[in-house]
Amino acid sequence: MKKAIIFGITGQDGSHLTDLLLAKGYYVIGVSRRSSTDNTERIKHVLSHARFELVQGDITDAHSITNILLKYADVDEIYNLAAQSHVAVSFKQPALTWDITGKGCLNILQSMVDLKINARFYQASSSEMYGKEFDVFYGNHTKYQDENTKFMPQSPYAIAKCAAHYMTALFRDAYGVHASAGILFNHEGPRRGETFVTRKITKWIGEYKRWEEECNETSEYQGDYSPFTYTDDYIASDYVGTFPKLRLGNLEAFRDWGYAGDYVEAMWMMLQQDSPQDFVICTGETHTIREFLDVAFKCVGIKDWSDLVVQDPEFYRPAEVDYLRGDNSKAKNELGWQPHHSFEDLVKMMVDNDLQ
Ligand code: NDP
Ligand code: GDR
Repeated sequence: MKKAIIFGITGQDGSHLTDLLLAKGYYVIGVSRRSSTDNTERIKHVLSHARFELVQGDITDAHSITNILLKYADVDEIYNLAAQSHVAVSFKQPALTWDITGKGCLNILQSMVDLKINARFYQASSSEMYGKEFDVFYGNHTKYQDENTKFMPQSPYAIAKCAAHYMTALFRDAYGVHASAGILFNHEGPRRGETFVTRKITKWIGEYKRWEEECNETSEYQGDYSPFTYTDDYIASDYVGTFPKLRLGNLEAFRDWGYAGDYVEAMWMMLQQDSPQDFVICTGETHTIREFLDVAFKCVGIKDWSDLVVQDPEFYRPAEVDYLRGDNSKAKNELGWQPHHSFEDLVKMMVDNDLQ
């Protein structure tokens, strides 16, 4: 039976990858960091699976990685999905982001080499590494990013991801580790964290529609509705009737959005290759946040959302990545991978989930 260790097990991708590997007959060891509250919501359904084990560890602590690798020295595949993965947060907590998202990857790779762990390694690299695109600034919006596009990172997160990406390549070349990095473009779904823009939108729509239903059902309903956790990142301002409006930042950025369930398949496929390599994983289509809003609101019959959304400069980032659109030819040709969900499918899936 093949054995895999997943760092970042409690995240969106960790949970989808666990489902995939269990379905393929793997024994999965998930590493989660200690938390004072339960952080296993996304993996609740596998916690009692006979081929699943949850262990505690933190990738900023090399000792904890060493302990885990010593215990499971016969592991076949190691996936590093752990990160402080929020770009806006990385401007506020840059050093923490560096320690987790950048140095954490080094901690795992160095432990593998020191302990002579002969496993295949996957690093979760990101399209954020491309950052600023000169061609795009000059109005060339047809350009795609691929494995050869230069990185011009625009955030502490992206810089940390670049370091981890280059570290992965170095350990491959210098020590012969079977290490591959997937340069994944944005991928979403019902399990997406609630502070990323797609889920923030669909969650708001779900809450809004529930509030509307309650208003219709109970004519005397006063609508004293406060469904949201008021944090820096997830705040609703002003009121639609008595319901808070959705507050967002820059709506003009383009993103190449796919479905997370499709993307974890690509991670696994990369580690099945004889020789390790890096691959871009994306759909090849790009849309603005504004277009996402159009499609999401249309799913609940709302054509004009302008009165429901507030654009707040406070949510603009100190530096923005304006345009992402990937070229997945290499993954298609060499891995046989392709996305199975369209943009419209994805948005509908997320809205339907949040309506429930
Ligand atoms: P999430 O933010 O949902 O998950 C991140 C995971 O990392 C969580 O399990 C989190 O644990 C864990 N983690 C954070 N810090 C540590 C630490 N110090 N030690 C151990 N674990 C830690 O991210 P996604 O699932 O969306 O993404 C997975 C990976 O892919 C990330 O590395 C992300 O940067 C990268 N990526 C994601 C893309 C996307 O569109 N989703 C695109 C490209 C790359 P906890 O639950 O305790 O916070
Ligand atoms: P991103 O995803 O930064 O691309 O990183 P996010 O959903 O956070 O932002 C996408 C775009 O939406 C704009 N935006 C907002 N973003 C958030 N979070 N909240 C808002 O209110 C808001 N309003 C507008 C942003 O400015 C941006 O242009 C994700 C993460 O999963 C990374 O870990 C991953 O590496 C990349 O995708 C690929």
